[in-house]
Amino acid sequence: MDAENYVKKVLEDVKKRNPGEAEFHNAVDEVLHSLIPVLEKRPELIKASILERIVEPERMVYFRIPWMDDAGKIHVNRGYRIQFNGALGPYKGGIRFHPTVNNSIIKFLGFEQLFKNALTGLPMGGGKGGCDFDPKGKSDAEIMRFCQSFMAELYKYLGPDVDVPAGDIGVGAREVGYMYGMYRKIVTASSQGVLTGKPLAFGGSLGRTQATGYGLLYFTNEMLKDKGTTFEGKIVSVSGSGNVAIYAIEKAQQFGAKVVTCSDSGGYVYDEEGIDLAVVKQLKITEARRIKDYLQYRPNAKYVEGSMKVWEVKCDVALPCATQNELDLASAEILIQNGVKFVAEGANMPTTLDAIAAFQKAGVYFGPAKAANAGGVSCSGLEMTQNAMRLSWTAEEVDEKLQVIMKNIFAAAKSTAKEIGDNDNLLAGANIAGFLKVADAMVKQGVI
Ligand code: NDP
Ligand code: 2IT
Repeated sequence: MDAENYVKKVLEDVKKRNPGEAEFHNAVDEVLHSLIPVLEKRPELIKASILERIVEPERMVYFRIPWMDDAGKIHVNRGYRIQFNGALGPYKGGIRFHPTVNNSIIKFLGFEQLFKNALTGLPMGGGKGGCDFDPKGKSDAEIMRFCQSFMAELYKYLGPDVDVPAGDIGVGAREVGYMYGMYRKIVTASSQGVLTGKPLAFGGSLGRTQATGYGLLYFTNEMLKDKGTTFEGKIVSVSGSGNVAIYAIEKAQQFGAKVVTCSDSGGYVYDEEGIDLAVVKQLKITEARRIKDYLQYRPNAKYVEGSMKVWEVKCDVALPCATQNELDLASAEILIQNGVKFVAEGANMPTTLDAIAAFQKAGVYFGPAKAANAGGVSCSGLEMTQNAMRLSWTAEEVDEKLQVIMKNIFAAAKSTAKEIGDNDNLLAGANIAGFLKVADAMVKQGVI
């Protein structure tokens, strides 16, 4: 069978075997289509049924998480962990707490993670987890009890050499700390390397909090350099106001850009003079408030209801840092009309497939998530190394390593794009470079 028909057939099977899982279908579609040129050159991979094997997770569990709120009422949530592919090392990937979490979301995130982790060059397989729990409005005690109940089941599947979760939407150092506490109590061992993104006091790495946002900017900076320009004076539009968005804004400002937007699920703020990051940090990190309250501190800024409207703002560089499918075709068309030159994904799969196609057609330089946002998991990999060596690197040492990793990822995506004769197609470049690492490892490990 030729490569194109092979890809078509596997994709059809994925849709049949995973009905109703639109996010997973899209993630597989995006990767598989870009693999056609490499499968044409490497027919032995088709013979090895590599795609049928790579789209099937090694295993996935889901489980009940009962917990009691402060008023004594009992709630039940559903938790998930997917161990997508362990060919390159222990399963690695974050945990998401958000009411939208379901099979499809976990599978798409796990699938993306597998190629992202391969691109980092660190020995990590792909995994992901989460729960349909909504942390908004919960007390600290409720969060703690929830994390404890979550880990009371999840611990069975983890270990520093087995599966190593971290944070994602709704999960930061506080939640990882509570989960680690429960894990340590159950296994009666101080296996710090079982989770990353921990608080610094017990094995956390300096720089992990900032790593995804900073890494995104290191990657995007390479894209700008490739086109002979810099961030100095550029207008940047960021969506989201969580962990990734905040440190993306911070590094963009350090690079001399003017960031004019940020958002949450309610809407976006536009600050013509540049976002005041101290206000965003106070609202979002310290006080857990809504982004519209930004106007109380910066009355000249504007607030617009509707999170997806953020893309109506004119900018040179757009950095979606909130969630999946937050930048659709209509938004892409507005950005293109307004002269956007660079789009790089801080979130996982924020840009819909038709929006990506529109950017590529219009000559907008596009940085795909699995390359551009790999800074977080890279730093997690560095945290695992520090835990294994029982030492801590300085913030400067970690940042230096992060910069090297992000530059290497850009170089790998770019040179692979050139090899297939599609110079600026970093999406295909990243997909192929990540895929080949995993595929070669799988072939060498035999049919298992
Ligand atoms: P946070 O929980 O810190 O922040 C999430 C942000 O996205 C908030 O501003 C939130 O707004 C917004 N958001 C979430 N869901 C929606 C939605 N359905 N519609 C609109 N806005 C939404 O998460 P992170 O910053 O950690 O994660 C953001 C993205 O980056 C995710 O796609 C995640 O998978 C990805 N990522 C994260 C990494 C990490 O290390 N943390 C690493 C690599 C990628 P609100 O508060 O209103 O919900
Ligand atoms: O999507 C991601 O890469 C993350 N949420 C970070 C995963 C990790 O293990 O640090």
